Amino acid sequence: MVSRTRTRSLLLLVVVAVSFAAGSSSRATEAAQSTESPPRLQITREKGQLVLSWQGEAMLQATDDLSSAWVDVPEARSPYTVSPASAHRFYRLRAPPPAKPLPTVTLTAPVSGTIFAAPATITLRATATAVEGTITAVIFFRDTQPLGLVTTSPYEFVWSYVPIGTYALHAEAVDSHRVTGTSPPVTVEVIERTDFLQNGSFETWRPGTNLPDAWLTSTGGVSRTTTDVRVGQAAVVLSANESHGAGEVLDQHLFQYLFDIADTQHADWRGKTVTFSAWVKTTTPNRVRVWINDGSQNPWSSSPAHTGSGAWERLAVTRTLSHEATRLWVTVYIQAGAAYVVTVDDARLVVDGSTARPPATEPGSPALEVLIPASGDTVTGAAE
Ligand SMILES: [Ca+2]
Repeated sequence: MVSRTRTRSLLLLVVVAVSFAAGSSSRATEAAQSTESPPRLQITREKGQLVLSWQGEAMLQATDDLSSAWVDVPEARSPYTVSPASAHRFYRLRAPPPAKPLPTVTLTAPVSGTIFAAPATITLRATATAVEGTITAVIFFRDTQPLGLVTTSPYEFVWSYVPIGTYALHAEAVDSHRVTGTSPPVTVEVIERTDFLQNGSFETWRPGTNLPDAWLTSTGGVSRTTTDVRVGQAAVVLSANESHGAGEVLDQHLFQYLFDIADTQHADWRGKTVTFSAWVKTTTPNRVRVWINDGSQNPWSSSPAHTGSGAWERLAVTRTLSHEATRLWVTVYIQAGAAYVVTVDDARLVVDGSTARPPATEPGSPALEVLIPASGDTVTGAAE
């Protein structure tokens, strides 16, 4: 009699394989439904017991009769053995809700490969878009370590006092469904500040001389002005006439020799793109340019010349440092000719998007190697 009762109970078992989505009508949901078949419940009989099995992620639900609510069977895993006492119940599978689409997030600043001077102030910016819902937070990370959390757009975080090192940065955006998207990483480098252009605004001057700190000149004719400045309180005036050159006007360089790239500490500057620029004011046309020299076989790159308009013009030259580069130095160059007066201010060296700023403290004397190009040297990029 016992076995007949059990058999009848088994026959009452109704298995309903149902898959229903979680009510979303987004395109992503429809796509998921169309490409993934719903989980199917299979029934087998093993050693007198009913075993339910299924493939994939699904929640087993049960109810005592079809007019009652379906209830999750906690911890049910496939294969699931139905005890005889439960064999008169109804079972079905509930497909897991389709995964919510991830919000998209991109780190727009800093640009990957940027070099900063230590201690650096690095501004991280991100754009983030929720596919469903809204963005509730953007979190900025250095490697796996969170740096800051921003809840409103624009998503920006200033990371201050960053020491020397190489850093992988990324951002994560969290949306109102608590789904997190991750940006591609950005790598930046923070190096010793003294590697950059110093006293670019000509604010500090070497005691007892007419030279701005950290700058050198190939000739005399350098003076300080506080009345005709572009930035800050002072600018530099370069001037020459025949008396400076004992009867002729000489070429003049106002330059900084930054460092040797040939040493291992700076070898990774090879291949970096650097831009040297300065604001220049003169009435002498086609004689004043800014140059970069990297010491390679064709070392010089030049900006276009100042037009001689008498107004401030920003002269800029960009050079990708050769893989044979041995040094980095930058110069404001005045080509030999008639007498001239040239005012220069706000010189900058930008490396792959980061701006080198002058140090707050008075720099020591830079290591120097004075190499003035001969008139026959090749200069690329000159426009006249
Ligand atoms: Ca200045």
